[in-house]
Amino acid sequence: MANKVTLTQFIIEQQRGLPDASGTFSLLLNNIVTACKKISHLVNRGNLVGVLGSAGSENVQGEVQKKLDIITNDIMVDALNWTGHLAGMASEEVDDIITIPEQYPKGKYLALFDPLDGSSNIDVNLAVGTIFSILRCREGVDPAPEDFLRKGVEQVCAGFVLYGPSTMMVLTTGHGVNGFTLDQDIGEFILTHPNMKIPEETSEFAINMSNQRFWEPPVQRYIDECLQGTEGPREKNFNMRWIASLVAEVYRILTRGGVFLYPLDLRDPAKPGKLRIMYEANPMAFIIEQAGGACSTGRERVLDIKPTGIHQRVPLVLGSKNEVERIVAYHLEG
Ligand code: AFP
Repeated sequence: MANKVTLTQFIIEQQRGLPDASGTFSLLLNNIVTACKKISHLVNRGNLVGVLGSAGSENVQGEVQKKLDIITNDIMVDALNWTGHLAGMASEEVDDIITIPEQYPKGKYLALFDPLDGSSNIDVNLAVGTIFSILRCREGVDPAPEDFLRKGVEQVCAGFVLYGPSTMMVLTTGHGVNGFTLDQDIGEFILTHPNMKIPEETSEFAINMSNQRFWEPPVQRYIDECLQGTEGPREKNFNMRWIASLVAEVYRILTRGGVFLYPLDLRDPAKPGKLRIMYEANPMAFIIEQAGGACSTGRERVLDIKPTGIHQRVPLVLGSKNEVERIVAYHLEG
């Protein structure tokens, strides 16, 4: 395996570049990686081990939970709660913050995650993923919800694992974005996509067109202009993709550009968007910006938002910088 950099080597070498690093963060990251390898194995086995289908329950979002939603959540919690690196956790699948059991030491980080994003795809064998975000926490305390409700700019790390034809991990600690492919033969993630950068221009958009009647005028205008192609004001044709799995959309955008929109939806004022800020929008925004892209609600930079709730939803527009800036300009024009 000459000159193939493993994720473990990459993390340790990055740690060396941080003079005050204690190594705690590197160990935490390795525990997350181990959990994602277990999830990858289960997702790949599917009905061979009876993990597909509905769990017959709903999560705090009122969404029907798949068996794998619950199983993957338990894998993440069980992989992290004993490590002594965390003061607490938050998950899409759990209503309240997840405290560290008394028998384990508490650490200085908070982990927030969507253990199986895109899970409505799992029963039809389409791409799903795990998204995670790491924040620092006050030490030696039982964290309150307020400790979690921090702006996305305060994240120390964000990443996701895409369980697709390959299992890919994408990671940022604020020093660029790197992609790793899981080598199933040796069970190690290998650095295959160093220093990922998003093209500033694109001719590809991702949006769920079935919601069109609920969009605000700026989004209607943007999509309509794309659909007019070379005869319209954009004077070029656009392609469309919709995978219904944020991790897959973001990975595609990181590799070939594009713009993803899950915009403000006029159906339900209580749900201004579908994506959750703490464990979907913020980690993806950190990654996208570190790769040279942009991430907005349409009206403000996602990473600057002060969250008001762990499961708060936000409108999301992310990807190639010039397209995101155009969409924001349309919103500001009203
Ligand atoms: P699920 O995890 O419930 O499948 O939702 C996935 C997701 O949050 C995000 O990954 C997709 O981009 C988006 O929802 C798809 O939403 P629609 O199903 O409304 O198209």
